[in-house]
Amino acid sequence: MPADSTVNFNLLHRTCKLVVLLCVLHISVTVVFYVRSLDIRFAFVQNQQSHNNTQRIRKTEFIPRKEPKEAEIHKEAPEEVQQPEQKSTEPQPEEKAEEPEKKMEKCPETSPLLVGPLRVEFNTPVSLEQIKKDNPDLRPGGRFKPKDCVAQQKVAIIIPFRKRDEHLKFWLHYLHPILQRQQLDYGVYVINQEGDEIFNRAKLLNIGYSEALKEYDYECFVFSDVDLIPMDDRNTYRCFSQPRHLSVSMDKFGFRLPYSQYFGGVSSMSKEQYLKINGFPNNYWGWGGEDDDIYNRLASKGMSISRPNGETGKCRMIRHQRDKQNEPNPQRFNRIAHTRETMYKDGINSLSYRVVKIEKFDLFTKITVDVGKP
Ligand code: UDH
Ligand code: NGS
Repeated sequence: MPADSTVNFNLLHRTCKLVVLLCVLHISVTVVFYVRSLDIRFAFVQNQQSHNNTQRIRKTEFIPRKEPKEAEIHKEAPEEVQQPEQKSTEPQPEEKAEEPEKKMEKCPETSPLLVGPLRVEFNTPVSLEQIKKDNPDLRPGGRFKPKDCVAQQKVAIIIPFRKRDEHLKFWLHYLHPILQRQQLDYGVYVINQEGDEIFNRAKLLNIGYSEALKEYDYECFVFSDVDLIPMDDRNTYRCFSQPRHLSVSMDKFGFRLPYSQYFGGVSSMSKEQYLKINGFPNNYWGWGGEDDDIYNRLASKGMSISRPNGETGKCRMIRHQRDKQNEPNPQRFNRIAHTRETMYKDGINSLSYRVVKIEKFDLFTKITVDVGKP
């Protein structure tokens, strides 16, 4: 081999070694910088997240590198609002359950489900089982609210009661479907007078008001006798700008008012209207006069009575004999002559009673109470 080709070979060999060395050096430097830059990015992402969720940071510490890279993508996204959205995709059952309610609109002023006049008769007995089957959307205690809209009003229906189970079945049979078509957020409260002492309708109504409010934020109260059934579902069981008398056209009075101040049977009042008159009297024992006292209270406060028209306000009463321990009250005429003087000391502000039992049935809540005696 010639001498200069040996020199050339040696030179080439050294140059190659140098190039390889330089390459190794370059790769090493690159790797070191790359790893360092990853650490910095990782730390930055951690720092960003620590403002929101410390627990998540602890988790990311054990998650492969992929995690910080994903987080970085969100950070770089132009709209920062995307981050909370991403968070909300984590399983949060309560939030998900609430979501549809937030989006629901108010039910219309007049329900589109109403059908108008109804056939009401009491010849065929009804069973609680059948009523239950007919009303599958009721919640325990006889509660209901519309599925697809937010009800205009939260209504407590208060029924004064003692030993009228057959009447109550008819009431539940007819009223539950009507109240649901009226798209109300409602509950049915049967206030049952314990014992065999003399009956006190108005005091039971006061108790119903007070007990229903302990359960839910009701804004409207419908006070209904157990034996009165509306014959038209356009007679909405809700409250109005003035106290409402709903049973204006009863079959037993020939479908007309017995007298223009009549306020018995079924009536409704907002919480505000009810409190303005200090609720109802507690000292009407036995039959009669308590509804006239309520009328006097409203009149003395300058309120007028709102009523449906005679056609819409038609209703049927279940015929029955006078109840025991509910004889006409001989003091009633004297009492209604003095409503204006007595109403401030006798009412919801002087109500006292003892709850004996609260029972949540499928179709109603029954509250048995000791109302005392005269
Ligand atoms: N109530 C009971 N049990 C009673 C008494 C009254 O549940 O023992 C309730 C029930 O909701 C009733 C309401 O209180 O609908 C009003 O009762 P009421 O006796 O004052 O009124 P009603 O018009 O009867 O139902 C009056 C006597 C009718 C005698 C008819 C004789 N033919
Ligand atoms: C009046 C009573 C009211 C009663 C109305 C209707 O006379 O309490 O009759 O009674 N007032 C007095 O007695 C002072 S009814 O025919 O439904 O039994 O609501």
